[in-house]
Amino acid sequence: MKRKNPSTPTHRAMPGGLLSMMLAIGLVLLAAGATWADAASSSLVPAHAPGILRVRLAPQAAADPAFALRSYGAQASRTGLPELDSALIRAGLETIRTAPFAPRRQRLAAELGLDRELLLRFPTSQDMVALAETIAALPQIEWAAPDWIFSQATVPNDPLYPDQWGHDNQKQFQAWDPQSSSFSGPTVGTVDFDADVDDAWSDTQGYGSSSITIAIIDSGVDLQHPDLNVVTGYDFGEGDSDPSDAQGHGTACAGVAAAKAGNGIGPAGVCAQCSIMPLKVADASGNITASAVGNALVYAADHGARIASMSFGLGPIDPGIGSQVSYAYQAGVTLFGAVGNNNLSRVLYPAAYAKVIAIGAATPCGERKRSASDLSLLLQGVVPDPLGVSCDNYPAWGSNYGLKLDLMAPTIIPTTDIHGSGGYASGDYLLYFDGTSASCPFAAGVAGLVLSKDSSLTPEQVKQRLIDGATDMTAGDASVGYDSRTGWGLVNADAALSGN
Ligand SMILES: [Ca+2]
Ligand SMILES: [Ca+2]
Ligand SMILES: [Ca+2]
Repeated sequence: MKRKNPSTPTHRAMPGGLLSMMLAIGLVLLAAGATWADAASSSLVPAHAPGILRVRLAPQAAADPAFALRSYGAQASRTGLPELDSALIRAGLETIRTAPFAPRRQRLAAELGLDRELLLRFPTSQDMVALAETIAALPQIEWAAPDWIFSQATVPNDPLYPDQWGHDNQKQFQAWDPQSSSFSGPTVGTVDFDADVDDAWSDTQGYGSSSITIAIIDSGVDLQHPDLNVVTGYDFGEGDSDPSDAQGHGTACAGVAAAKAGNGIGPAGVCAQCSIMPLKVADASGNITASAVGNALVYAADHGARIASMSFGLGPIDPGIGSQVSYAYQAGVTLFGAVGNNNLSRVLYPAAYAKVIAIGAATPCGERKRSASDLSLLLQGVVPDPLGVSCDNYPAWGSNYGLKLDLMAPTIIPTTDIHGSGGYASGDYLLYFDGTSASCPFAAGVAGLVLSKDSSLTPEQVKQRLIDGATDMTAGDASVGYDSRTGWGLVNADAALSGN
């Protein structure tokens, strides 16, 4: 598969003296291991066939001459065992079936008890989990369970999915090539250093729930983008009800978190069925003010957003929106902020607030995204890195760090652009969205999956899930365990969902 590259690198600083940038990457394969929904580890009851109960008779019950269901492919309304039948009828039994074919290895089937298994049908309104417990307690029954439904490993048909190294790293990412000024260099990466989003989709929440809303506090969002599920928002930058995106940054953030999956277009966001609440905080000049962000946080909390993603920053000055952050946090909004792109030992605000989860950027090689060692970067507000540029080879920025850093997420990833000529690209998508701006909504999407599976979790519990599930990063300037360069490590959606 041939990768498309923009003819020139696309990386723009967020207005208002903040950082953010974009670019992105490319290519290849999808490999999704078959993953069964794990009933034991789920806090929810896995899906099961309505009204259907599987039972295995106790050996003595099956040996009773009164037992009338010894043939395969049979259907009946009674077992012939009077006490069992009356218990089943009280529970609402409608019909009984046996397996359709007689096993050819008859003795083996008998040893394993297959010849004692029955499929019972009850009214679909019945609670099969509770009924299984009741029926299993009967002396004639050895075992009873709902007819559980397996989930399929999910490989979406979205054409940019193979480029999404952060979902499933197959070493498909092509490094920056300075000669052609494009991401067309050699492929780099550590296979399976990724957030396991493909595996996570096989859990009970699938692509996520549309009732979990992620507020994108940014330049606005393309409200008509066919790859986004957008709910009502507001424009706090200009004080009106139209949070349309004139710039592209917010639309790109929205796609990372929640571009629709399986719809045959673009990429697949992390929480691909979550809803996006567009909260525009850029004014007509593109400036993002603290007052606008503070107002957006209160609105998010009051209008049902469970997550807010903030890919902008200021530092070292505290912008004075700690009270609004607390308001949203205490209302149950899990908050994410980007640490900044200066390759500097400083986590910017709002990520620097304790109640905001601070997200840095990870390369496909398991390192912190580092800048080049070129001193000319200082003129652009980026600190040259003594270790030199990370494996992506893109020189112009590095992920900030420090003890306020919490977690890392992928960067240089495909996402949505303002459709048509607007935004960063002439089309509807951007292959190389970068900066910690890209990482922040990625982590927000992981939180979206976690809350889709268990919406009762508090922001603190969501954060703990992400930390507990994170993959420790030790490459580059990182070290074993928590470290100030890569925090608790790379977010992992699959591990965060299993709660361990
Ligand atoms: Ca899509
Ligand atoms: Ca466009
Ligand atoms: Ca580490």
